[in-house]
Order: sequence, then C-alpha cells, then structure tokens
Amino acid sequence: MTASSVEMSPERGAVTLLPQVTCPHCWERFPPEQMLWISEHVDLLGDPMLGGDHQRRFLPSRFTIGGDSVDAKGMVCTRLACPRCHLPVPRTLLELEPLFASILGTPSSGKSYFLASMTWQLRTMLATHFATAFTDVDTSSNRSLNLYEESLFLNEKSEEIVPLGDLIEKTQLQGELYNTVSYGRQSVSYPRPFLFGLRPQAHHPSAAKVGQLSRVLCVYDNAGEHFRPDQDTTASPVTRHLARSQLLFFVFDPTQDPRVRGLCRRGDRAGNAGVGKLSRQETVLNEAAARVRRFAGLSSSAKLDRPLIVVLSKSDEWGHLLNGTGAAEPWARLSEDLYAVHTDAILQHSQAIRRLMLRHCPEIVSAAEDFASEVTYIAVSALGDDVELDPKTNLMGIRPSRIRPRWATVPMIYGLSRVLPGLVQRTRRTSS
Ligand SMILES: Nc1nc2c(ncn2[C@@H]2O[C@H](COP(=O)(O)OP(=O)(O)O)[C@@H](O)[C@H]2O)c(=O)[nH]1
Ligand SMILES: [Mg+2]
Ligand SMILES: [Zn+2]
Repeated sequence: MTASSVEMSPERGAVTLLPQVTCPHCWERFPPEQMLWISEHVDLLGDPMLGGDHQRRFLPSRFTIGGDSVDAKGMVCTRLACPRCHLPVPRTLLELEPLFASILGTPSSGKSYFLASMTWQLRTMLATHFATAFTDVDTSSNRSLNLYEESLFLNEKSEEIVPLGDLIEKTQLQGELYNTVSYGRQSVSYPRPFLFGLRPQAHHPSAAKVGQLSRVLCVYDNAGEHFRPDQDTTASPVTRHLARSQLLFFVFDPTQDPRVRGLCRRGDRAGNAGVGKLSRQETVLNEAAARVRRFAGLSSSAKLDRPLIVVLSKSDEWGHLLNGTGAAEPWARLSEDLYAVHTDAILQHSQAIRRLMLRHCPEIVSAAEDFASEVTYIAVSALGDDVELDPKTNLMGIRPSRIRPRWATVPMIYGLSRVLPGLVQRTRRTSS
C-alpha cells in the first residue's frame, strides 16, 4: 500500500489515504506504507515488544486482491499496527486526522462517570442536533468505556438503588487503562485512547467538506494518580499527549473541597460521592501545566494557546449554589434539525461559576487562568438530580432508570465548536 493508493470501502466509495498517519498510542507520525500488520495464525503468537499473548507484527510482502495482507503461515490479516510501538491502529486513522482530547483530574473527581455519560449522550446528541455522526471506530478500542456506558444506561437493576460507587467498578478501570510496550530492556506504559469517528452527515450544511471536517477523536482518561510530580518518567509517558491535545478538560470536584463540601446538598452523609480523601486539586492542574509547557517547549510563564475547559463535576450536589444558571442546555436552534452552540449562554454560565469559585476556591481559578489564556467553566452532573439515600444500606445510590446527566455533553460540544467550527457551529443569537 502506498501513500497515494486508494482503498475502496463499501459504504463510502473511494477514500484517500493521508500522507502521514498518527499513532494514537505513542503519537509517532509515519507514512502509511510503513504500517505493520497483525498476524492471524495461532503459530505466530508472541510479539517481541508486546509479549507472549499478542500476535506477531510484520511488514507484509503478500497481499490478497482485496488489499488485505497474508501472514507467514498463509492467513489473511486485516488489522494494522504502529511501526514504533506495535499497538493496534484502526484503519480509520489512515484516512482521518486525529483530534486529541485529554481529561485530567484528581482520583475520584468523577472523570470516568463524566466520560461515560458524555459519550453515551454524544452518540445521539451530535446526530440529532449537530448533523454529525459520532461512532466507535472499531469494536475493540472503546470496550471498557462501552462497559461503563452499559453499566450506567443499560443496567439490569434499573429500578433498584445501586450504590454510587458500584455503578462503575473501580477495579475494572485499572489494568484496562494502559498498554505496556518493551523497547529492549525499557518498558513504557501508554494510556489507552478511546477512539471515535466524527463525520458530518448528509444534511450537515458543510457535508461537501466531509474530508476536511471529519476526525478521529482520541480521548484519554488520565488516572489522577499519575499527576504527582514524580510520575511522568520516560517509562510511563502518561501525560505526554497533553502537549498534543487540542482540547483539555480539567475535572474539578467541588464536593472534594472542604470549603464547598459543607454547602453541598447531601454534604457529609456517609457514602456520599466525594467521600474519598479531600485533596488539593489545583496541584494536579499546576503539574499538568508544567508538563505541557515542558513538552511543548514553552517558557514557564507562557500560556496555553488552546481552550482549557474546567469541568465542575457532581453538580447535582452543589448546582443550587449557581442560582438557576445552567437550567437549559446552551443550544440555539438554527433550523428544523440543526442547532448551534449558544456562546452567550455558555459565557454567562461560566462567569457565574467563576464568581462562585473565586468566593470559595480561588486557587483553582488562579491555577487555570495562569495555565491557559482562555478558560471556560462548565458544571456537569453525570447522574442528575435523583441521587438518593438507600435506607437499607445508608449509602448514597441511584436507580439506573433515573440517571439523567446534566450538561454532560456541553464541554465536548463546546470544545468542538472552538477547534472545528466548520463542524459544530456557534451563534450569539437565541433560537431562530
Ligand atoms: N453525586 C454524584 N456523584 C458522582 C458523579 N459522578 C461520579 N460520582 C461519584 O464519584 C465517584 C468517583 O467517580 P469516578 O468517575 O470513578 O472518578 P475518577 O477517579 O475521576 O474516574 C463515583 O464512585 C461516584 O460515586 C455525579 O455526577 N454525581
Ligand atoms: Mg476513573
Ligand atoms: Zn505507536
């Protein structure tokens, strides 16, 4: 396969390959003809970089008429891998540029719940409001996230009160988040990206520019543990992609802040969401800022030139302090089936939160505004207002049928409107 060759795909006709492919794991860029293939034959189990239970990677010399490769034992192969780290690269990345988005925050700040609610709702919201398809790029990359989504939104115990901490199992999160690669004696852990195709649909006003506007959205859920100052060694470059990310989401959990906690709806009840140890959350942001500056080669006073979105989680607990802003989602209708992001509504909401934060946790505002020249504050609840106390266990829980995320898609859709304005439009008008 060469850079200029054309591949046929049944649903879209001829597609053009990009001259350079970006690996979503190690972020190396390389021409598509250097791509490795993943062998299929059982005798070819074992890859020197990935270990004994991974199929060997190879540079093919034989192809089928359909353009798939053939491994050393004669099996047809369809899956591709990065020539540097050997991790799988979905084919969509041969056609579409990646768009990197990183979520960071302290442990238990609500990153995984937010991510699951966001992606579940983006699947419908982007299609119904923004004429954009949002899909998993393949069946394997987003497996653990699909499980979180199912646990929140397709839970079998939909009418029983499920303790909040049990909706997404913590243990399930750990090993699934990283891939380990050996470079000789050095092993490196890469955060596992969640990969989504973003493409304008036929009725999108810019549908003709599908090639320019489509992306593979690569989202990283950074376990907060890795933002301690000593944690980003070469062996675990967990935060290097921060420097490459066009969109940064910092999840701040007001219920973990002792000064806000007393004002929360369910404040100090046992089993409450924020019951983990109270932590200084701005240190994570300061550390992330230092790393981004380091990897991007910026001076220590330079500000990030991309939008930083501070996502304030668990707003079901503290949203009443905002006196009503954020009631309706900030979309303005442009036509029957097309909406735009209503920028004034976002701005107003952001300013209300900023005032609240300045009153209660000013160091978060300073840390964020010191890091990026443009900071937007958005309050979300991954679960909604029906969190309740289970009288039997005295733990906070929710009946899965009553999960109604609040503003969970707003940070990403707003972010997309900033970095891909041709795909997601913005307006200052209210609905037409
Ligand atoms: N009340 C409330 N609790 C939440 C919400 N999102 C998460 N939580 C709670 O916060 C805990 C930590 O969330 P999680 O997403 O696992 O945090 P992570 O470590 O940042 O990924 C969960 O066990 C939930 O109990 C929310 O929207 N509202
Ligand atoms: Mg998590
Ligand atoms: Zn790679």
